[in-house]
Amino acid sequence: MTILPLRLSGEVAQALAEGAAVVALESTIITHGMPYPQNLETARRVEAEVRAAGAVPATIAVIAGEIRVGLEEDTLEALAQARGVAKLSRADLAACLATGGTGATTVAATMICAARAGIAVFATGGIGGVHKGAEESFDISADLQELAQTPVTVVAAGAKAILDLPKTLEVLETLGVPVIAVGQDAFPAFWSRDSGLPAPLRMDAPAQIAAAQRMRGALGLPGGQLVANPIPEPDEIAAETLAPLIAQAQAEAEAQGIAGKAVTPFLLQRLFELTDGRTLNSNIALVLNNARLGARIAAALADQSRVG
Ligand code: PSU
Ligand code: MN
Repeated sequence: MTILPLRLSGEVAQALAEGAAVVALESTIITHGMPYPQNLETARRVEAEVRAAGAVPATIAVIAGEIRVGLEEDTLEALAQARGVAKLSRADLAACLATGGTGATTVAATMICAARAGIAVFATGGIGGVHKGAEESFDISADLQELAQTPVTVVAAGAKAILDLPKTLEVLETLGVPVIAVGQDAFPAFWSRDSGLPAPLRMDAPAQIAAAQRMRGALGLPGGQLVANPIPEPDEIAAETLAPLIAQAQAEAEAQGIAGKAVTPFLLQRLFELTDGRTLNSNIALVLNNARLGARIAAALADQSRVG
């Protein structure tokens, strides 16, 4: 039998053994989602935010053929500065492990690794989804299927406005993924609070969100849930401001033949340039906000699991 090369940091292993609250964090946002040094600074701040809210952070990546759950400071630093790191989704994970490779985990791959480690809550910025023009390109993120299959609650600020949000919500519904808005009825659009679309579900209490994940398990349903947490008001960018810039970035991506895994990082980088860094500041603020909520959900889940 092949044994999964999975290594938990001492802190994460201890927290899980004690049934304490743990929040998984992804690494693609570090290597492909933000420029250095803001990526490193944000990764550290997100971990601090999780700790301040009473949970243990578990940043996940593949290092030299081994899944690491909970990264040491020097590993985090090396990842943040490395160039050309592989972006690992469900399809790439096994090959990377088998060949001793190193790579950053997307939402889909982070969910898989978190579930194997026994972590049920994961906080990030935004999930991947159905891209604009998907009827031609067929570009639909593997993140959506993962939410249908792997029992991890993912806290995100909705899906990025670079995506086709109505189609993204339709696919999530088809796949049977609960999409739960927090504190409002609307589905948030990453950099802005309101996508103009209603979220299918709303829950304002972390304990309810935790209970809903447990109930899915009790029903024998395999997947997780998407918790859509709107960006804090002072940090949002109006959808009208972004719309023409997104269209421009999109057109450039098409003209340059950007495809596959490269699409999301390209669009994020172009928007960062076109807004003089404003999208990056918003991105950082919403990730921190999601880390806080993730910690509260993980704490509620730990409490409920203790009771039975
Ligand atoms: N959210 C961000 N920045 C990112 C991503 C999400 O704020 O870089 C990453 C996540 O890792 C997500 C991935 O899983 O983009 C989606 O990529 P794709 O569209 O190629 O599936
Ligand atoms: Mn894609």
